[in-house]
Amino acid sequence: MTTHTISTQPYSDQKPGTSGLRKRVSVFQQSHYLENFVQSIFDTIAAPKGATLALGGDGRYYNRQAIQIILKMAAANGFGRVLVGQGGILSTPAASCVIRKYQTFGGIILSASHNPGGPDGDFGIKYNTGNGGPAPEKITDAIFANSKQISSYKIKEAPDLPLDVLGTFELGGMQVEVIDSVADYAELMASIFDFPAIRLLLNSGFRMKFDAMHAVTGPYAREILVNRLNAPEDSLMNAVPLEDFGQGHPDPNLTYAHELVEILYGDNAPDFGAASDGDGDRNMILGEHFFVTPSDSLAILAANASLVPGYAKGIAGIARSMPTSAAADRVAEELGIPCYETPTGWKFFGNLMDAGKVTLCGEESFGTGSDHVREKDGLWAVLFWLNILAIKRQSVETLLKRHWARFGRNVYSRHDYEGLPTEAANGIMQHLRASFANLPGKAFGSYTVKSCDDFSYTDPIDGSVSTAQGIRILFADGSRIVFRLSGTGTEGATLRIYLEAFEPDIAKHDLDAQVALAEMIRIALQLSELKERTGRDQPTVIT
Ligand code: VG1
Ligand code: CO
Repeated sequence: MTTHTISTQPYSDQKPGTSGLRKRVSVFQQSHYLENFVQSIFDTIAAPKGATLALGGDGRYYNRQAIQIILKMAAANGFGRVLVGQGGILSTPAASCVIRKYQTFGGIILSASHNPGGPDGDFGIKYNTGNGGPAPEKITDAIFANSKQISSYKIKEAPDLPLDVLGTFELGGMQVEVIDSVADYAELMASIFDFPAIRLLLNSGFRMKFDAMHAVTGPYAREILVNRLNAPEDSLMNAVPLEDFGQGHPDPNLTYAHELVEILYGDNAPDFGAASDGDGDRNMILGEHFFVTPSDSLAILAANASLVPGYAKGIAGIARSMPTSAAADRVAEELGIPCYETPTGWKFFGNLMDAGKVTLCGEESFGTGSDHVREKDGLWAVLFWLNILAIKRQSVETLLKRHWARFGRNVYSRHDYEGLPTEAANGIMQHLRASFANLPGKAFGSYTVKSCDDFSYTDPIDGSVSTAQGIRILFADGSRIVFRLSGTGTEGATLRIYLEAFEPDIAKHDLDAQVALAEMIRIALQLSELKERTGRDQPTVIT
């Protein structure tokens, strides 16, 4: 088969964000756009001839076409073997599992995660290294640099491969193995959790609902929850992946997973509810008429890890992203283990896990995971919760209330302002930075500013420094407001405002977070001049 070297012009906008390159499908469909970025990845990683690559995606619109292109380019660039998920499907955690289990050189994951899909939606692509984790900034920066200079890419001329059948095919001297998308991942889950105990729970009157949001986790949830754990079929909803996610927004939060939320807050609600996102790495946990914040979820997993066979020997440490609440820090302190604070994005956890410094990681954005892979993992979190509930036999609400009674409650909320004009959003951040000098010591109602900064992080393993990772306003009583611009959106700018206050008083633990944080919310609007600068004072999404 002939290898073609196709000349191309660089695009200037192929800068990977928090998690890979995300753009509208129509942007990716521009001539040579995908090819340029893929060639830039290959040029950056310089894999040895004959290396193995893992490849799969969340099944969104354009997944299949992109996979065929990438296979032909991999062959032309000297790869010896590609492991591709059946039908082009691999959830993000399953891809991480495959990379690690088969020790591939790396992997390409096609996903825009929680962003909507379909012809008018988003598409995305990211590269994961041989440890199974998202490429660190050093690599993504180099990919971006290459994408700005690219003048040609290599591709084999070959017919498309039938990816729906398991088996091995040849493509211009390269082997393409179409593997079961679910099997390796399901096996890994069975090796971590107490499946017999969960099976017993699910067959003793306990009722659950898992919402796959028409996205990639449907087949994974069916195999694990229904086939292996005997959950009744109606424990699953929206479990058939669709290219446009049923026109929905596959983001498991109280706004976008409202179908599930209505069930869990309705009459005769199940005991447990959970949802996952487009590519299967996020999770939302609900109890009967009860919502667990992701920050609290991480703390609960850490405090109860000894109930799970895979973590019975203890956990080495915990890491959380900076905007995530300090609930997990309190657990770490009691367990006598370190707790690391990293910038937003899973790529910052990789080094800590590789070095054996942390076992559990979490982000406030509905992400929890552990060193079983190097990505956050939605179904893993659901199984972790089921394992805890199977042993404790308490309701989700009781478990949380008792946890708060013991550790205190970090009252928490995030307010997102989506689709802001980019200039106005940048203006808010500049304005906040400019006020750093005047704020310390200033009182706002019952709060006094102690200090403020722009979070910067030095990786304790490789010394790399990441600056401007979010503005923190810290108050004297330990509460804080954080402002950050999203690095995953594809339209305008998204400003995230993270609010956190510590409440040791058990008598106040039942208070709604929006009520408890009302004064801080007002202060955040005042400090940022948000309304004056954007005309908005109501968030698009509250979590
Ligand atoms: C968001 C979240 C971040 C998460 C990232 C990728 O990033 O805040 O915590 O790691 O999405 O998650 P940002 O820059 O928009 O705040 V996923 O599920 O999109 O791979
Ligand atoms: Co995701």
